[in-house]
Order: sequence, then structure tokens, then C-alpha cells
Amino acid sequence: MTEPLVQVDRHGRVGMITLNRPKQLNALNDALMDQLGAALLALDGDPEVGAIVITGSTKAFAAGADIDAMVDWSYMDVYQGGFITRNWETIRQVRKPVLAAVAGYAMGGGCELALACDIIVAAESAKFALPEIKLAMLPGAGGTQRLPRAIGKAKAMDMCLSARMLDASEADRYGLVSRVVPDAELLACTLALATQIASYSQPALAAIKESVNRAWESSLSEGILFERRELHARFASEDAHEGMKSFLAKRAPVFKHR
Ligand code: DAK
Repeated sequence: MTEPLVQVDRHGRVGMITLNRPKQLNALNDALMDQLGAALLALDGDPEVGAIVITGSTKAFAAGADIDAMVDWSYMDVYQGGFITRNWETIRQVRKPVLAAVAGYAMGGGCELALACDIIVAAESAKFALPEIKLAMLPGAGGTQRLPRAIGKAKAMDMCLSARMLDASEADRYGLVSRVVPDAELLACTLALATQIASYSQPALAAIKESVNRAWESSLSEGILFERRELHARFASEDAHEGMKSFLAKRAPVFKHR
């Protein structure tokens, strides 16, 4: 039996996916991305799961797309095979919060995978780079689009054009990551954060995730309109009434995720 390329564990209401190609520093090949996509969709569809964590090893979150696999591909191979589109974008279908717990290298497609997550918790050892230019390639899994939105054009151009690598404190300063924690605490801190998030009302979390993502992808007025509709929709949710009533009654809310 071959080892699965992703390992899935449950910690209460949190589903944790560990990328599992340690010898190749979790280089992302087609089979791994298929398994990652399947794991994400399974956890997203599980009503007992409220948040998802993706992590790698202590040395590498992921060192990018698998160069070994790509070296002989032709234009027709990638175009007709829907490379990236076919299985790298599954994460965009996930409605639950997805957290990346990053230690070591997050390079190329690995950095892009982290950028596609909703929250990035970085260990002090984390290193982020889009080094595709060194291969005469381009960050083609959202890197040229998500990075400038995350950290601005000046820093993104620098990273994409020069392959500059950011350490965790630079990534924190530029707004690429949400939090930086000591390496030894990465999984515990990310799990605690995911557990806290997973305790909140699922439909409210989904509405917030959709609204923040809308801010990335539309004009301010469109985004505000979307947010307003989502706010109005909260009044159709049992959980929102429970949340407000429990606050007034000075007791803990009991959410039904409805
Ligand atoms: N692919 C395949 N194998 C990799 C790999 C990768 N990205 N990264 C590392 N490995 C393998 C190494 O070849 C080595 O294998 P063995 O020699 O042991 O067989 C093993 O992992 C350990 O790596 P190193 O010996 O190099 O370890 P070091 O600690 O010395 O260095 C490193 C770590 C992360 C600095 C180094 O491995 C490195 O620079 N790796 C490559 C990083 C990189 O260039 N990443 C970007 C990949 S390109 C596209 C869309 C998207 C993309 C492309 C096209 N289209 C729509 C067409 C995205 C492209 C990328 O992500």
C-alpha cells in the first residue's frame, strides 16, 4: 500500500489535513492535489466539522508545484488537461473557514496554496517566496493575483520579479500572514484558533467568509451591497436570534448552525 499524500485527522470540530510528501518537501503533484481536493470537500460537507486546517511538515509547508512532474509537459498537456484549474482550485469551493499552519518553506504553489486559505498562521521558521521566475515560469496558481491584493503591488512585484523570500516577521509586517507563533506552538495555536472559529455559527461564518472574499473581487459599492444583504439574511437565522438572546440573558449561546 502506498502512503496517502494527505493525512486527515479530526480534533473535535476541526478537520486537519497534513500534506504528506516529506521527502519532496511536499512538492504539489497532481495526485496530491486530487487527494487534497477530495479531503477538503469531504470535510466541508461534514456537519460535525466547523473549520479546516491545512499543514505540512516542520521543514516545508510545500516547496511548490512538482517540478519533476512538470518538466516535460507541453502547452497542449497543460491546456487540455486543465492544469491548476482541474484540481488546484477546489479550495475555492470550500465554504468553511480554512486555516494554513505554515512552518518552513511555502514556495511557489505552496505559497499560493497558503494564500488561497482564509487565515495563515506562520511559525517563526516560515519562509514565503514565489520563485517561479528562476524557472522562467510564472506563479500560475493565483500568485500574481492574490499576492498584490494581500500585500500591495510594490511588495508583490518585488517577490514575483526577483524571487525574494520573506521570513515570517516580514510576512507578518506586510500582511501576508495573520499571526506568527513559535514553531513548537504552531499546531496547538492553529488548532486553538480553528476550534474557537468552529464553535461559532456555521451560516454566520460562511456569510462573513463570502463577504470578505467579495471585498477582494468587486468594487466597494458592490461589496457593501453584498455585505448588507448578508447582514439582512442573518435575521432569517435561528443562531443570530439565539446569539443576541443569550447575550442579553448573560448565558452562553447554543448554536444549531441554522
Ligand atoms: N518540485 C519537485 N521536487 C522538489 C521541489 C519541487 N518544487 N522542491 C524540492 N524538491 C525536492 C528536491 O529535488 C529534493 O529531492 P532529492 O534530491 O532528495 O530527490 C528534495 O525535495 C529536497 O530538496 P532540497 O535538497 O533542494 O532541499 P534544500 O533544503 O536544500 O532546499 C528549497 C529547499 C525549498 C529551497 C529547494 O528545494 C527549492 O528551491 N525547491 C524548489 C522551489 C521552487 O522553485 N518552487 C516553485 C516551483 S514552481 C503553472 C501554474 C503554477 C505553477 C507553474 C505553472 N501553469 C498554469 C502552467 C507553479 C509553479 C511552481 O510552484
